[in-house]
Amino acid sequence: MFVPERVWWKPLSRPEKSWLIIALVWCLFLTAMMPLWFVLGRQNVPAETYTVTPQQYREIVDAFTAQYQVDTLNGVPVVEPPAGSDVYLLARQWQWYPILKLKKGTPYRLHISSTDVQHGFSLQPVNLNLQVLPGYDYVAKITPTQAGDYSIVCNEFCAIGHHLMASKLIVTD
Ligand SMILES: [Cu+2]
Repeated sequence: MFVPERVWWKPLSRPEKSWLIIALVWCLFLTAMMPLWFVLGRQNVPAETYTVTPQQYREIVDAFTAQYQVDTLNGVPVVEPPAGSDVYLLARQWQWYPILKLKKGTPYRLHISSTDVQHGFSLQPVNLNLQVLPGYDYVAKITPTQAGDYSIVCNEFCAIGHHLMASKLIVTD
């Protein structure tokens, strides 16, 4: 019977040892970077989350819209809330409601929730992406830095009208 020579206990050759050390150092570096970048990177939106029922959230948004509506665009109210206040956005099949008009350089608490299924808030071209879930009020602290019209699209497939779920956010000087 043929028995292959067992060599695994023999000392490692130099190149093999070098590559193992390189791989180990790289693994340690990547592992360390995960928590470090979570803290140091500026990619995370400062946010708080609360529970809210779809019914409650709809009522809050309706009251907010009635109070600060200044215009209507394609049948959707345009709302201009006071600078620095709590602002509300509602996602539902297949609409973002209302259209927010914010002031540049002012911090806002942006509340987002859904009243039906999961949606994805994607603000372009700044590429700010947030999950929108029914039952949760996600509050992102944002400060618009540039005036203009920003596009909002839904980036979480939410059935047949998903591709129609686009809106905008207006930032004024
Ligand atoms: Cu959607």
